[in-house]
Amino acid sequence: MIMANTRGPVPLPRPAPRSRAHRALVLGTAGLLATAGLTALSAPAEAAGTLGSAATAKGRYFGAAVSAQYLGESGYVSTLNREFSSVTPENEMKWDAVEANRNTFTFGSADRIVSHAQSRGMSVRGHTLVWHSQLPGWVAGLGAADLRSAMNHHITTVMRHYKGKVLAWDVVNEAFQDGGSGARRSSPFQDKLGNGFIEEAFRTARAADPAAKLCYNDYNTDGVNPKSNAVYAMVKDFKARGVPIDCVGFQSHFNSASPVPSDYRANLQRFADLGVDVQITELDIEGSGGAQATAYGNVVNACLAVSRCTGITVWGVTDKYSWRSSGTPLLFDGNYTKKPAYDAVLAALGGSGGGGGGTAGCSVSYSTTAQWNGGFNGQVTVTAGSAPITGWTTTVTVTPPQKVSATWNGAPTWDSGGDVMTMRPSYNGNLAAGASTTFGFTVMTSGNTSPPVLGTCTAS
Ligand code: 9MR
Repeated sequence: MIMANTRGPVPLPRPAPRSRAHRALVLGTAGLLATAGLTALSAPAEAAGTLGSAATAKGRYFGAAVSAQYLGESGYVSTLNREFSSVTPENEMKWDAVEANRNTFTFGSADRIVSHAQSRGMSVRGHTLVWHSQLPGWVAGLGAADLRSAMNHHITTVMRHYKGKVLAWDVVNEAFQDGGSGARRSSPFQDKLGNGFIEEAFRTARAADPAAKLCYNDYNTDGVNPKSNAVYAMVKDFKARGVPIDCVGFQSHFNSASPVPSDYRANLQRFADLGVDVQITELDIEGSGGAQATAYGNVVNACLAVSRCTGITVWGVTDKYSWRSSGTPLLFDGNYTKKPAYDAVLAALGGSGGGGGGTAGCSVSYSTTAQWNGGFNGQVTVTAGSAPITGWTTTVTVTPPQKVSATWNGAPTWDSGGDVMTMRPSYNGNLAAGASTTFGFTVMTSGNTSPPVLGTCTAS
């Protein structure tokens, strides 16, 4: 999108008699600069507070997946330390990282993350003990009896090493197939030990660290579907038979092919109703701008609506180190700048320093979407600030003899001269924090091709 202030000089103010136009220009300039990210002029006050502190106020943690290799990068560490109250080692606790060779345990990288977390008062999610992926070849080569003992030894050794330091463990990860079958996924554990391997892993884990919360973690289980139904049936069975399980993790990796399901909250709730906590464990949502922000806000609101949803972890600190970095799925960009998605999350958590939601505000930006001899189409993008809004108002001033001949996606009123159009929403007044909408119009130029001037955006 072309921002108005990048498309050339704004029209100069005319002398005194055109005071209304002058005012529009001055306000318009401020509004346009605000959209360029010049925060000094950004009208809505930047919400104070952090993700971690706002989540704490809601009785929850807000975490990030962390890689030990970036703990020496100052932007990474300062963002992590400022915003997050929980960490999950992204790869460092996986089987191939801690026991690449049988019975030789290497905890160095994971230890660095855990001690960093401890020194900052952050909790730790342990990820993960039994998973078909990132599994060293020697495990897959074992016969059933040996595999059983290697699995139990691995669980016991890793959990004892971190006893008292890990709040919740993903004991078993991704043990179910995608698709409609509801079947278990083929893996060395499944294929050689049968369905009972999950129960055995949980019983071993309980014995190794009785205080740790024990979770089952999976993806594509975020809505009600055959896969989540299969996990649900397993958890229900575990609870009925007294197999130790405390929590279910919903990875929540979303993109346009796999959007936030409409029954996300209902799905979290049905698991919670089985008597387990639920956690959003690997959240990322590909996209950008308002659509991404809205989706993030919806996820946070779903967790907050479920009392047993005890925390949210995003799968990384910055887009640049995300496993899906080209999809820019996280809350901070590659320069650790907060994205609209960040504002949406903070607003949904009620974080504004005052505990009552962010400042209702909005900003506007302009682009010309079509141009022809005698006219052009303009589009204004209205973006909510760090709190949701239910309405917005902005002005568009054209230069006589220009006339606006058509508008869409907005409800206009006019000044008597007909050159100042005040635009309000038609259907599109409700915006989540950080979310955007657009309206458009056609200008007949009558010889003057000056771009229109936007006023400031006022939110309600
Ligand atoms: O983000 C992790 C990436 O760095 C690893 O290369 C990958 C290897 O399998 O694992 C990624 O994390 C996965 C997590 O452990 C389990 N759920 C899916 C995650 C994304 O692939």
